[in-house]
Amino acid sequence: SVKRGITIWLTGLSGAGKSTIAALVTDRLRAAGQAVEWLDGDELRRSIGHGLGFSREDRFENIRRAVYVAELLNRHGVITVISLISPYAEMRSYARQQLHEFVEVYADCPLEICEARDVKGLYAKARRGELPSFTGISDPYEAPASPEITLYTAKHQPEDCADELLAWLEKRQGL
Ligand code: GGZ
Repeated sequence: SVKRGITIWLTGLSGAGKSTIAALVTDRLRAAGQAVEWLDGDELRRSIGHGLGFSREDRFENIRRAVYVAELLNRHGVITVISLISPYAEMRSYARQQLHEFVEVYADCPLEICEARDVKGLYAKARRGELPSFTGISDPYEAPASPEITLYTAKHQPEDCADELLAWLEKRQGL
């Protein structure tokens, strides 16, 4: 049988824990012998997304490029983990449409918690008006209506969220 890659798509606010969970899941799948790549927002924006901003249009372009790479990887049986805010439902349904095996993972964390953590000080900057179009503050985040799985990242540690996602993938996708 031909191995077909799947895309594990993490969406959520900045600071919700997407990257941390994506890194843990990538490591664990790799340790189990799976071919897996992780595409992270920050890294994509430094490489193939260089120059893209945070307008609706640029965010869509960012997502389109990530989907394109995921398609190539999936075609060759590589599991692709993607962590992007991907704030618009339309973006995520585009990704779902393009990718044959798509697992939408919602890193659900209240804005107040993300803002209180403010690891990079971006929320404070956005509140001061120094960051226009900041997701959750001055730009929308449309929470997924029916993700395959929701991880409650304010209540549970990243390791537990990663465990939960891996258990789901094992049960539902045979990974
Ligand atoms: C949202 C922003 C913004 C604005 C800079 N809005 O938590 P981070 O810092 O490390 O990750 C965020 C990242 C968002 O990029 P994505 O590629 O994931 O977004 S999207 O899917 O919407 O294309 C955040 C930082 O960039 N950042 N300015 N205005 N996040």
